[in-house]
Amino acid sequence: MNIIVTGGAGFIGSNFIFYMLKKHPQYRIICLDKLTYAGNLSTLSSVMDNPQFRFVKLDICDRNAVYDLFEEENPDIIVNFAAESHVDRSIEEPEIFLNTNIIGTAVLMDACRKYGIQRYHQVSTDEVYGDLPLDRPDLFFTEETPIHTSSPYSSSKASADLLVLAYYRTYGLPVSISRCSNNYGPYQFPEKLIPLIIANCLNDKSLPVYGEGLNVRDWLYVDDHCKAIDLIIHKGRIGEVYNVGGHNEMKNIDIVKIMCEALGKSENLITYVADRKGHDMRYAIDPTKIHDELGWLPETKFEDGIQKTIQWYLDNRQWWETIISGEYQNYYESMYGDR
Ligand code: NAD
Ligand code: TDX
Repeated sequence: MNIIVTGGAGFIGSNFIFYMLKKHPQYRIICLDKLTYAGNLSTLSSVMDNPQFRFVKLDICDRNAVYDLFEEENPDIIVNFAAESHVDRSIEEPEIFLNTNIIGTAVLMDACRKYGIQRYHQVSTDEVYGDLPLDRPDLFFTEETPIHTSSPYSSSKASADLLVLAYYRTYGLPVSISRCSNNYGPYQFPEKLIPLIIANCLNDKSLPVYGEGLNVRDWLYVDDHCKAIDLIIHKGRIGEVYNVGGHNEMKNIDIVKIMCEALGKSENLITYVADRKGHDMRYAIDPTKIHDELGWLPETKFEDGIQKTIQWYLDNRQWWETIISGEYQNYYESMYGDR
């Protein structure tokens, strides 16, 4: 089996590559990644010498280069993680989100049509459903919940999902989509809440909490997401959407306090800052379909997953310190400087 994994130098894509090389050592994995600010080749250093692995630096919007790679590698399955993934950046500069997340998805699927594949899998997000009110804990996102996006990021992901389903209906392309809740774990870029808080705690910097910190996210350890995608590409039904989430809803402020305690830092570091524009209140996935059809259940409890994650950031300081000492400084200053 030849699998092209796009965006594999990023957070979830790299964890997926490690998961797949271990679980299916006979598979060949080709990672295609543009290496944007969020892609990091050093993340893949442990697999670079694996004969079953190949890295190719490539933009999914570059049609000719994508076609050439398909011709050369003749892939059976495509798993598309490549995306601009940070909501705050999408609010500042939407255009790149439209290019990569929408046009890039179309280019990949055109390549699939041209060269023929067994499965195109789109890695999507629970953010396509918009948000739920805080005072209705009985409500959850199911696969039937209407698309109702808030940010340029989530709108671009929802547009891609619509295109994927259109390619299924119009061209019969064998597609599937997973819509997952917030992931956490090793190799997450430190612009996202959990690694940002860990890094700031370790550097005794203030911990920026948007608004009142009451927004709720449904956190899933990254390996559980990888396992879900592995199940879907092998056993999931073509043309279907699968929600992925572990019923682990937490308020942002509680996450930040847990991190302070785990790292032995004072909660006095917490600073309430201006809210994100259009900030979604609550995400909560109903994972009944993937459980009933594919037997998926999350395996990592939050207490264990967050401990493993914190330990990873403690053991791999060089990985994130290199990131936050470079161009990221300018980003941090523009995003948080006078917030
Ligand atoms: P990330 O930002 O860490 O990684 C994205 C990767 O895509 C990077 O390696 C980057 O270099 C690459 N990339 C960006 N533009 C590209 C292009 N034009 N061509 C080729 N490569 C390109 O993102 P992540 O958090 O790992 O998210 C991966 C996917 O999962 C995204 O599609 C995201 O929407 C989705 N998702 C993420 C979460 C989450 O909590 N992080 C939850 C649900 C879904
Ligand atoms: O400094 C911060 N302070 C803060 O309060 C940051 C970076 C975030 N937040 C809040 C905003 C959100 O309510 O924490 C919550 C989580 O924020 P992010 O880590 O930016 O994630 P989110 O916006 O929820 O989106 C994530 O999950 C869904 C991923 O980045 C998306 O790619 C994925 O689709």
